[in-house]
Amino acid sequence: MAVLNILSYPDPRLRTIAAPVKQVDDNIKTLITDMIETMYDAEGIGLAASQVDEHLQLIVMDLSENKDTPMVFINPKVTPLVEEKQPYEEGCLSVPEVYDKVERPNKVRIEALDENGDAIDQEAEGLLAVCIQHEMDHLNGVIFVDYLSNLKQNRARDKVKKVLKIREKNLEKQAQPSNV
Ligand code: K1U
Ligand code: ZN
Repeated sequence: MAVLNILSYPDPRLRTIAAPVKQVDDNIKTLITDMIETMYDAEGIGLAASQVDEHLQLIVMDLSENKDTPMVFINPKVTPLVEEKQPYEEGCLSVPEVYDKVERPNKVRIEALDENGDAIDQEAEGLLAVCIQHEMDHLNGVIFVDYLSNLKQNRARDKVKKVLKIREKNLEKQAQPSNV
């Protein structure tokens, strides 16, 4: 198992369109395991393969309180079941510490394959509906800040730069030998 590197906005690789998974083989199963570990390590509720620079139609998610119920969606197709859109405060592991409201349909149908290659066909509402649409956007090279104003997108860029700098400094500190 491995924790993978998550690409950060505005990395152009996040704009790559993901290709369908041809076969749910051992390589895909390893990627699924690593993506789930990466999602838990980053304390996220979802992760698209695009975010770890693997441009395949693969999403992992865990909306459970105890973080013990991972879901896997391979080659997902998401269809809105309502016309009306509702706002929901979103975050993104590729845009750390930036949160804002995005409007999306609150009820969708999800068709996909699971980690065993078995068909999934379910209706989703609430956070599951929001999260699967956010992750589908990643597979299509779309990031949630694309829905925000230019001003907010520029602020998001600056914020991510700052957060990454602080994270780097903290890593350097951790690597230094202790003075004690
Ligand atoms: O795709 C990602 O980067 C994962 C993202 C999923 C997501 C969260 C909230 C709304 C839509 C999609 C995250 O996990 S962000 C971190 C997080 O756990 C979170 C952030 C805001 C609200 C709820 C959860
Ligand atoms: Zn995201």
